[in-house]
Amino acid sequence: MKEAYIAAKERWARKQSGLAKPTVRSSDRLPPGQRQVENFPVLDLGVKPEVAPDRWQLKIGGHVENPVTLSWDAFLALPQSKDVSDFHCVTTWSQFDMAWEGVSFFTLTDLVRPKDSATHVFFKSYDGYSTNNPLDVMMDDDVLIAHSWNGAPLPREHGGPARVIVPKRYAWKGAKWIREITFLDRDILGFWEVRGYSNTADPWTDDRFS
Ligand SMILES: Nc1nc2c(c(=O)[nH]1)N[C@H]1C(S)=C(S)[C@@H](COP(=O)(O)O)O[C@H]1N2
Ligand SMILES: [Mo]
Repeated sequence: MKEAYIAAKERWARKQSGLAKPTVRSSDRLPPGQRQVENFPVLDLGVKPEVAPDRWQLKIGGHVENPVTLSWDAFLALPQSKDVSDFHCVTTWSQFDMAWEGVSFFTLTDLVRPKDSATHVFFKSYDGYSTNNPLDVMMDDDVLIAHSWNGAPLPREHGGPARVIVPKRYAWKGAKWIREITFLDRDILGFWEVRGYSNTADPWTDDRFS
């Protein structure tokens, strides 16, 4: 875990500095059972919460040295990152080359400093949704809290003001309308994970249901 984390952070640092070579993408980018789409479907629980920036807060706490509650301005004042990644939804659509901009998960962990006891991360959203990931899945160079998509503010239906993007997992592992990020010393299942979706959610192994 430590070595993988250091390697990921080095890749991330190269991206941040602008020195990373553009990612060479394999021609074989479609995970098993997926089809490529050009549109961006909307999936939610039937509510698209309207969160005005002056009311928006992101609370980050749990097993960390420095818990914080970020206002919208404080969130935007953090170092910003851009990245391009593919997006895989468990309902079998994938969209390639999604351009995200926001705050890298590494930037947030540098700020809150997870304790050694932190092994998992739990996410809560303004619509009541939740999801969970192991900390080592989050500690990757392509994971970010995005406020922009393809050069424009993230539309509300896609999770604006800000959503979590975890490209190497099915999209339900990325919480839209993110409100709270909690570092834990154990795993707690999220909304879909308690309803039979896979807890690991790896698109490359067709890992959809538990
Ligand atoms: N807050 C919240 N986040 C969520 C969801 C949701 O219902 N509420 N749905 C998840 C699911 S199942 C998917 S596939 C993606 C869909 O993102 P999109 O609507 O931007 O395509 O968001 C994920 N994050
Ligand atoms: Mo989904």
